[in-house]
Amino acid sequence: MSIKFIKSAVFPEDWPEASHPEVVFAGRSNAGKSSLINSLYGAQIAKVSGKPGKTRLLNFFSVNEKYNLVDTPGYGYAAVSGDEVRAWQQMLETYFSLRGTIVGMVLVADIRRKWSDDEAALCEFMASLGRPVIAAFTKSDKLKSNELKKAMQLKKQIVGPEKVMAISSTKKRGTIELEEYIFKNWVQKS
Ligand SMILES: Nc1nc2c(ncn2[C@@H]2O[C@H](COP(=O)(O)OP(=O)(O)O)[C@@H](O)[C@H]2O)c(=O)[nH]1
Ligand SMILES: [Mg+2]
Repeated sequence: MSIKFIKSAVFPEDWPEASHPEVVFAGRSNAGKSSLINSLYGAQIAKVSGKPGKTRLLNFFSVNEKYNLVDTPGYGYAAVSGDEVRAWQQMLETYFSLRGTIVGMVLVADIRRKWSDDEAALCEFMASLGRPVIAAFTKSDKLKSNELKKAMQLKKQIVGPEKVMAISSTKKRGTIELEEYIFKNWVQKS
């Protein structure tokens, strides 16, 4: 897997050229987004995206020069002010609505948490734009197998049976399947 950092940006005029299909990673902070991206694509990405100053930007990467990966800032920081939340929402809504090259979103969520109103709203917004979402439920290794089964049944009911995957970034469970899903369903079909 060859990953290259393209650039960080906020405003449309600064986004990279819309020349490749784009896969967006989103999720609240601490969901496990960086760990998942790391285990899928290697450490270079989290290194860039985790730098102070880059954590509130859209970070664009090229994967094998076949598609772009866009790491979006996590939401749900308790310390963030109302103004910052609005700026963040504005940036993402602009990007999601104007960027024609987006082929899908991986919405990262901790499997042990309730599906939040924020996550439901984000899914609805993407659906209204006709862009597919897959929910990647991380930290599945934290549950016993019967708990995991129950949790995934519930997530399927809430999010949709075809739209959920159980993942463990630390144990590398479900990660290869997720990358294959992205490539086959979104990148190759674009
Ligand atoms: N056990 C376990 N811990 C995880 C997993 N993914 C992330 N974590 C832990 O959860 C915390 C938050 O992860 P991070 O990737 O930084 O979340 P982010 O804020 O969404 O980027 C860290 O302490 C990680 O080590 C996982 O699959 N299994
Ligand atoms: Mg992170």
